[in-house]
Amino acid sequence: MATKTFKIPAALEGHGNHSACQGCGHGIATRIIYEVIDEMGLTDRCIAFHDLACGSDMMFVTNCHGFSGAHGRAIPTATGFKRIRPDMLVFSYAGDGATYSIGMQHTVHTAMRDENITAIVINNTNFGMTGGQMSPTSLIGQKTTSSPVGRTKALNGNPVDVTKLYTGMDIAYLARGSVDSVANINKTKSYIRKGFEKQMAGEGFSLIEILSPCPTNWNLTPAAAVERIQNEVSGIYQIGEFIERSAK
Ligand SMILES: Cc1ncc(C[n+]2csc(CCOP(=O)(O)OP(=O)(O)O)c2C)c(N)n1
Ligand code: SF4
Repeated sequence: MATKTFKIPAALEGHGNHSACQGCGHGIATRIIYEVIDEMGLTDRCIAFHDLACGSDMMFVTNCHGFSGAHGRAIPTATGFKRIRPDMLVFSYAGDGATYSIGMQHTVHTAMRDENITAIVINNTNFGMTGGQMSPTSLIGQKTTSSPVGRTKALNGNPVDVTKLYTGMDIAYLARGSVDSVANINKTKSYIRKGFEKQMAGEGFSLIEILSPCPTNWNLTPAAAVERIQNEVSGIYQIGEFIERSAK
C-alpha cells in the first residue's frame, strides 16, 4: 500500500516535534494555523503572541516571528504590536484559562474596541500546564485537581461560553472549531483562514476558539479524550460560526 506523505508547511520546516503530550490538540492547532499562513503567503509577514502555557512550544517549532508575553496577556500584547505594524498578520494564541480567567478583561475590552487582530483560543476545559485545575470553561460536574468532587454551580459558578459572552459585540468574526476529527480539523482551518483574511482586509477583531483534548489532565487515553469532546464537550460548547460581520 502506498504511504501518503504530508508536506510540512514552510513555516514549520526544519524543526523537531511539538513537545505537547501525546494526543494533545496544541500540535494539531499549531499545524493548521501555519498551513493557513503558508497558503496565504504570509510566512514572512506574521507574528504570533503566545501565552506562557502548554501552547507556548509553538515558538520553538516555527520559522516565523513569535513573542511570549505574560500569562493571560497575549491578546493585549498582540494589540500593541498590530497598532505599530498594521501590515503584518498578528495573532494571539492562548488557552481557555488565560483567555477567560486572568486575561478576561482583555478578552472583553479587545472585542469592545474591535481591535484588528485575531485571537486563537485553545479550550481544553482546564488549566493544562499547571496540572489540570478548574478553569472558567470546566463543565458542571467535571473533576479537576481543584474541584475533586466535580464543578458545581453553587460553589464555582457556571462555565463561560464565549459565543454567549460576545452576544451583541460588534466584531468581525467569531467561530468555534474542534480538533476531534478530520472533518472538524478542516472546518477549523477554514475558520482560522476567515479570521486571518478579515484581519488582513482591516475588518476588525476575530476570535476562533478550538475545542482541544488534554488527555494527561483528563486522565484519559488520547482516543477517550477525543470521545469526550464528541460526546460531552461539544454538546455544551457548540461548533460553528457565531458572528460574521459584512465587510466594512
Ligand atoms: C501571572 C501568572 N499567573 C499564573 C501563572 C501560572 N500559569 C502558567 S500556565 C497556567 C495555566 C494555563 O492554562 P491555559 O491558559 O488554559 O492553557 P493550557 O496550558 O491549558 O493550554 C497558569 C495558571 C503564570 N505563569 N503567570
Ligand atoms: S497537559 Fe494537556 S494541554 Fe498540556 S501538553 Fe499535555 S495534553 Fe496538552
